[in-house]
Amino acid sequence: MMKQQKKREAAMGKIYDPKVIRNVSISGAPNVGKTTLAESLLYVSGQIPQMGSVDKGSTVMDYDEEEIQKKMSLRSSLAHTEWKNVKINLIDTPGIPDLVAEVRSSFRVTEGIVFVVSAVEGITIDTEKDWHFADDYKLARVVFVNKMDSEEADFYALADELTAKFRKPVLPIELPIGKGKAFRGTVDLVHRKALIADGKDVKVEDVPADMADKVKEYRDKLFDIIAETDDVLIEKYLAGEDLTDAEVELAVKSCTLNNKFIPIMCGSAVNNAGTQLLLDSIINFLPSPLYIGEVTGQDLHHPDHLVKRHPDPEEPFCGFVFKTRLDPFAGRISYCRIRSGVLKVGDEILNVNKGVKEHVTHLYMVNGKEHKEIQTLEAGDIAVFTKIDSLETGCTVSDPTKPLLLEDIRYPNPSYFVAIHSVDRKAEDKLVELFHQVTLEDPTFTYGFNDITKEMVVGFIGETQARIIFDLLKHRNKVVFETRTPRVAYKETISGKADGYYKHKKQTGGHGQYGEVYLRMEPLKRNEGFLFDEDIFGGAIPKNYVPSIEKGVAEACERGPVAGYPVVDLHVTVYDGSYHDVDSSDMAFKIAGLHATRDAFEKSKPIILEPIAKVRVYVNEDDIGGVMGDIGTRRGKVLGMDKLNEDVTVINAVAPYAGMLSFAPVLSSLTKGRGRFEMEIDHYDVLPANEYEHAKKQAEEMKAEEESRKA
Ligand SMILES: Nc1nc2c(ncn2[C@@H]2O[C@H](COP(=O)(O)OP(=O)(O)O)[C@@H](O)[C@H]2O)c(=O)[nH]1
Ligand SMILES: [Mg+2]
Repeated sequence: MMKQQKKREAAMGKIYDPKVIRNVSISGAPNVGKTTLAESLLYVSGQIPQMGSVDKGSTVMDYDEEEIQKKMSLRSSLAHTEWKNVKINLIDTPGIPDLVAEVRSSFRVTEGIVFVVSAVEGITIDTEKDWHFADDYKLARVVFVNKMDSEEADFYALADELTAKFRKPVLPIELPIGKGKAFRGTVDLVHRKALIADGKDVKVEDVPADMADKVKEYRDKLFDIIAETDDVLIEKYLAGEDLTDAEVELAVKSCTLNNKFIPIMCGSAVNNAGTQLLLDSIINFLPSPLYIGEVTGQDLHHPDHLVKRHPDPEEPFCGFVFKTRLDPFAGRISYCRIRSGVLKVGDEILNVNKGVKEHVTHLYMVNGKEHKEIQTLEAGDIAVFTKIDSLETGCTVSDPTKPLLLEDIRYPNPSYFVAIHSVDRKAEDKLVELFHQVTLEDPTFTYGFNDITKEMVVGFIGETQARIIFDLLKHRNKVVFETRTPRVAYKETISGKADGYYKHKKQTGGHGQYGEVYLRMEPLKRNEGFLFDEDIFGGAIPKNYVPSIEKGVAEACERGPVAGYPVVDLHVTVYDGSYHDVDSSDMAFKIAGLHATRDAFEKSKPIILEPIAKVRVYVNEDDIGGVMGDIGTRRGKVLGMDKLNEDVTVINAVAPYAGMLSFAPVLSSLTKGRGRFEMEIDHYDVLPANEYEHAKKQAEEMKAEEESRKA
């Protein structure tokens, strides 16, 4: 058996049983040292020969030109290593809260998290956000308190604060020895050993005598929690007997997996201090793919059946594409988590979402930008395909004979919108192409042309994401464009009934033109659209001209009488008219329909409608009052509130879209960065009279722009 395994390894690269795989996201606020910690984990475990640095732009994870320039992660990156015969896949996430897609996709494919907190900055708003995401995904985690080499570091205060903040025991399993310049290493509370940092290695020593009290105090705190998990342990513990290291290890593991408590570790990533023990903890305490076990998908052969797949190489192959990168050299790179079965180069796989079969011609394991070709990969692991252009983030891939569809990743809706104005047509086409590429890499970005406001509108989670993407487009792709606050897509309607009449009659040599139309116009209920009928008296107009009249009516509705916005929510009925045997034509009736409609508009008390957004604002208790007040000043109405969890309340409201366009920065300052919101246009409603001026002015601007474009 061993021999066979070895042979397999030699032929195809090493294959790992799911029980010896750990998929781990490194998460936390920006600038706490996540990327540096990933570098240290790779270096200490022997995956890379030298320790790179964020400040020098030489890390494995931050390899992008923009990342190197800005000295921060803008995307998630994948790398792998091996520690004590366990394969560890690491996904380093950007801490910037707007880049939520990167965090959600990483959490979707990893079982565990190393949650990095800086001993200098402590718990920040961004720390809280990622923590709550991790709670949503019910992921097991260990906290790593980084930057213990800083003078300001206060490990014990931070540990207490973590427990208080997250209302759950967050307890050290490791204590720092010294701090600031005097920080030398850590004490492993489980094994009661001091680990003194020594380059990439550690020297194991006895616990320093002056730390004996602290070690006792924190071991007691730890044992109070872990002993409870097991009857035998609690008996032993209460009787004052010593627990064995193996018992403690097992109990810490079981508590971590169940999120009963969260272990705190500490160190200094730049000095590789604390990294060895963190690697041990990743393999000892964080779950393997077997722990969560199955995934559920929709059986494509029987759509109302759900099928389960396990991280078992014997089951049919299925995988999930959680990330896409477009590389100028490698082309499209698709990151795939294998959920079940085995994938080999040469296999045919089905892109289930698109119904397209694809050949796997190359398969890679990656370390940041470096690709290492492999031949096969098994359930539980993560790999990369290149140049399979049908694959997008969120796609399921499977054995073509046993297709199933896994659930896509859910992202929040964009809430920050910007209008894009480009200098010329060519630039516009180029932009659309680039926007498409951006959505492939970041599915939270949206774009679309608004037919009413005649502008391209792009949507983001927040301003920071907008800045990052615009920078990228301007610097890397060298496209020139202007950004503005989007216009409001007003519409018009009528508020009274009216009749319309027009006779189109022209005699210019040869054939004449003739068509006469009487119509009735009445308002429909809000958001009912446009209805056209005919009720023509005794064949006054032949039926075959009716579609032309309708075209004329529809054309008239494109530009309303108040300010030129499209007219909706009206019912038009043609009821009389006359024709001429020779001179009547489709064109003549279309013109008559158009002018009869305009005639009716004038008499039907036309009004302007505005888009109303459905808004969900996520805030902390303390901020509810302030935010509700602000929504009121935007003419919004609060419909109700839901408590999402201990900390977060959702305010459900409707508000005019126009007012919400400037909400993002205000919400941020009202809530000190804690609040976020989502909105989508839900319906249209009557625009109050005092807002007409804005709507009319905007219409004039649009008209002027249209004319200058034509010129
Ligand atoms: N003093 C100190 N600085 C660190 C440590 N780890 C990272 N840094 C620095 O903190 C900054 C942010 O690091 P980075 O790894 O990019 O953080 P990330 O945004 O969380 O990925 C960089 O200037 C690092 O050199 C550490 O252990 N001690
Ligand atoms: Mg980073």
